[in-house]
Amino acid sequence: MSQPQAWVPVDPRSRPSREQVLAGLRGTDAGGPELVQLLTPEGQRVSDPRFDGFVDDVDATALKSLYRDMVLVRRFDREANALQRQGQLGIWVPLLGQEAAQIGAGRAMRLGDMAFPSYREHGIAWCRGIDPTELLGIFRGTDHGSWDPLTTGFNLYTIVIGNQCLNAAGYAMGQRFEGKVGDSESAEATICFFGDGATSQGDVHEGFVWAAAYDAPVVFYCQNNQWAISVPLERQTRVPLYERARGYGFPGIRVDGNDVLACLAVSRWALEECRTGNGPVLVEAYTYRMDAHTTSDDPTRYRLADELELWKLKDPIERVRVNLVREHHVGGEFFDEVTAEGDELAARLREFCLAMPEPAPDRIFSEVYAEPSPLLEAQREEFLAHHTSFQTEEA
Ligand SMILES: Cc1ncc(C[n+]2csc(CCOP(=O)(O)OP(=O)(O)O)c2C)c(N)n1
Ligand SMILES: [Mg+2]
Repeated sequence: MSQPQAWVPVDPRSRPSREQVLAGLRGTDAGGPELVQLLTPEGQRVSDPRFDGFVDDVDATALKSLYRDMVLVRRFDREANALQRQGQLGIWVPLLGQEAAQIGAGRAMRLGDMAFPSYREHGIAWCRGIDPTELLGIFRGTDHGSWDPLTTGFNLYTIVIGNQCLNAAGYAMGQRFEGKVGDSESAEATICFFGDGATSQGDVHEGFVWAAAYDAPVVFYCQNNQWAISVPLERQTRVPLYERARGYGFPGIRVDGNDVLACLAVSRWALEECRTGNGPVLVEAYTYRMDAHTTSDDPTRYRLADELELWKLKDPIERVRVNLVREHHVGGEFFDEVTAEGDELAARLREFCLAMPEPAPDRIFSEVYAEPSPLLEAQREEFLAHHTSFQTEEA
């Protein structure tokens, strides 16, 4: 048996100094020396021998495609945010700043893999072929999600923090029981998305325990965006989140969540570990929530602008643009085309949103169960009678 390793204290640079605490500043560092990175914030391709091999197929064309994904996802995120501000959506949950963490993981998935999202995974939805218009009904309050989780490999959004970790662990246990793990081309894995705040939830702990005990093929993909609404990371943990995996008996790794190439490489590695029977794996994508928690939140009340300015320098899209220009000599025409495509997407989204039909009042009762339920039917009748009682003679 291997000797237990001595406990290594947290890198003091990741803790705020006394002066910072007094000034109300947080000690946000670059993620520590353990951060896996393949593209620096300045757009330079750097080598990591552990992960280079997982992205050796990413040539200029593939990198352009990842860039396009991120730009389009950001464009529709900004449009949806604007639609909420104009009263067309009840609420919006911005993904601004987390494009690389999501596109990297989403593009690492294979067709047969299954994703369990929280509520901010618009970039994963995009990679699974869900049209952005399909997300609008949820935030307009007219739908709970209209896509088929089985055919898309993308479950419905989960608002209850951490709950999807239980579903993901269970689903992955099923994949193992059904023999879908191995070295065949058709082997499958599950990937579960949650935030830094979610790691304090019991459901996440229970999901980790079950997945570990059954060697379930699940990648726990934590997007550490430094905040859980107004609660900073240091109120969730005293060790880097990826290190927690060791306590459950599976590997954990921290990746630069603003580096799409590193997120792609690490996610490919982690999913492959799971498909070949070495799961589960915890990935901590170290990133930053550039906008408010939701459109109902005002982050200026709890965080200082300088933190945001620091992270702007690590923008996930800009570093790919710089790399494409400097190392692949991509010209302005390509970038103009992507921008134009983004504008078209935004216009389509807006048009769809403004023309969205009001659902019938009993929509809330449909598709709750696969089979008819007498209790639900009775509730539906009662609700409709109640609803009709508000209608006037003239109406
Ligand atoms: C069980 C539960 N408790 C509380 C909430 C309220 N809530 C919504 S989002 C959120 C913070 C989650 O933060 P994090 O896990 O870091 O994800 P992020 O929103 O940053 O992506 C909380 C507490 C909830 N939805 N579910
Ligand atoms: Mg968070």
